[in-house]
Amino acid sequence: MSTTLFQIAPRIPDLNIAPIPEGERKGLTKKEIAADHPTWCPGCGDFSVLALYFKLIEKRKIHHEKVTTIAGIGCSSRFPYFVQAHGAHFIHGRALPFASGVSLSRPDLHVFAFSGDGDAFSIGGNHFSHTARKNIKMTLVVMDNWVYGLTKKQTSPTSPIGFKSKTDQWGAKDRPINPMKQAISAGATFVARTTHTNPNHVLQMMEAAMDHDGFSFVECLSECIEFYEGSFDASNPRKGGKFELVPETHDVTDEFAAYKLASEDFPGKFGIFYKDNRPTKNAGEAQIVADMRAKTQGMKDWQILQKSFERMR
Ligand SMILES: Cc1ncc(C[n+]2csc(CCOP(=O)(O)OP(=O)(O)O)c2C)c(N)n1
Ligand code: SF4
Ligand SMILES: [Mg+2]
Repeated sequence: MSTTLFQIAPRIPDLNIAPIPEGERKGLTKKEIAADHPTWCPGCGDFSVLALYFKLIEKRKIHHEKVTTIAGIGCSSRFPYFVQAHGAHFIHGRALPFASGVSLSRPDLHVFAFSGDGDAFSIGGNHFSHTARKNIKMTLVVMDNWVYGLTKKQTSPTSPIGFKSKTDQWGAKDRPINPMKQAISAGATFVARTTHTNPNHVLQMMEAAMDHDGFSFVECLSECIEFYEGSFDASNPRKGGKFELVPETHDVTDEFAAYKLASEDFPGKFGIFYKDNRPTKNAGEAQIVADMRAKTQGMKDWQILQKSFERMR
């Protein structure tokens, strides 16, 4: 007589655990959201961005299965390893295409992407432009340190002219890109700027970005203590610099005013530069699906397939 798997499997004790209704689930604690201990250098600005992301998840009572954290490659892009939730540490510069797929197929999730300045604007520059113009719902936080940190000090697209690095031993010669102008002109519908030295402001910007229905972009200055120490002192009041908010009179729906704000010399202003309510690609695609479902109602899957093949003849 043969023994079936069913016979030899140990009986699982009946734990009698009733599922907790959604509304009654308590929010996560920082301990429950934190995964591996970050491997960043002590003093790296990225620590505060991570701590504020935890705070955001805690504050808004977002559960593990409702948030996803996606990144490319770089010191900053190690981010998903440190978050106890779904996420991916993907290919250098390719966080946004991955995040786009998640966003379009799972409208119930909060999709966050974290990038470095090289990841977002160098190798991933084309994806940045297209995700912005398509207005795919997600939040991208670029942890801008004006340098390639992981690969130990090469010039990045945001490094200022004159910055000496392994790729520019006599000082960078190329005009740096301006992330805010880049985002506004590409078509991002939420564009904000913050800095890791002002935790309340980082949290405020990430929360406003998360609540925006569309592609929301936050540039967060995040100092690389190892390869570009002191880069952002001029924006830090504790180092003799100044942190100035976007004036209350600024009209966030005025694209030209936002562009003008983005033209100010460093340290410039911090806050929401631009916000627009253009329809998302998510809404457009959902409409196509709904229309097709209505048209094919009552048909079997094979009949829909057959119709599609007939159309292709
Ligand atoms: C296709 C590919 N090209 C190059 C690299 C090498 N590389 C890894 S991270 C990186 C740049 C990291 O800079 P940034 O995105 O600014 O992140 P940071 O480390 O400063 O946070 C480069 C060039 C790679 N991993 N994959
Ligand atoms: S090399 Fe720079 S960016 Fe990377 S962990 Fe160290 S301080 Fe942070
Ligand atoms: Mg960088």
